[in-house]
Amino acid sequence: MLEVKRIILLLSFILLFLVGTLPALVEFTESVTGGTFSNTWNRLGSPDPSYDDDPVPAADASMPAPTPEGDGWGIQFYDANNSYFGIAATYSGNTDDGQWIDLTLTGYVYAYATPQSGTNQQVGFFYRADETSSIEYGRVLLNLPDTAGEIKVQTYTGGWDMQYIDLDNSLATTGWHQLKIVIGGVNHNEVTVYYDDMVTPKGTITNIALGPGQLLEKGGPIGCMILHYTAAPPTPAYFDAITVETPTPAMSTVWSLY
Ligand SMILES: [Ca+2]
Ligand SMILES: [Ca+2]
Ligand SMILES: [Ca+2]
Repeated sequence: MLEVKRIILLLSFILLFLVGTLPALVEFTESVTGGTFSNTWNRLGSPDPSYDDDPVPAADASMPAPTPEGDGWGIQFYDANNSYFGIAATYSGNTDDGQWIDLTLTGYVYAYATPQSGTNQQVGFFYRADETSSIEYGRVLLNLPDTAGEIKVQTYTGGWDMQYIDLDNSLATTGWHQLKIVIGGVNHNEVTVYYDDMVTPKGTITNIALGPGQLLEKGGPIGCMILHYTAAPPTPAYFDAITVETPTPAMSTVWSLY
């Protein structure tokens, strides 16, 4: 009997080890490798005429700096026709409710360190949205010239929930940066932002609009997003190496010694 207990204990440890090391499921990738999109990119809404721009492949030579991914291609996406606001969305082909409700979204963005009345635009990703609406989304944008809030964590559902992450002693630099946005928590409304692979000082932020009974409770597509405040046509923005990973299916990590 003692031997059986030992075997069960050993198996439990092995199971615990395996569960702890299972990789997250990669649900989505977009690298524009070879100059071709791997996914269909759509506009949010029905579509909303305000969102009238589409992403296009961009070769290293046409971008201000080569993509850090090293494959020679990125995404150019911005408000090219200067209609004030730019947005793009993408769908994985499976738009079931709850899809990607908890996720890790990673991607590069090319950010400008100029005031937002100049060539700057706020660049980043939205990590949850109602694809049938142009006004329901949660997003993270870089606004590096704002020394008191370089990263914006926002939800919009007809009204804003805006939270700002201040990066101490950071210098605004024009160039590629990596954003990693992790959504999780018991109510799936907790947002943790990593900037160039660093945990940002505010830690985990709760966005009420993502929680139970709220308009952004359900999952949805992810996408690139920009925002600019100048009347002049903005400088192109760039994105690359976008991935979405989701947690592995829930498995019990509780075990007992019988
Ligand atoms: Ca690429
Ligand atoms: Ca536009
Ligand atoms: Ca700061």
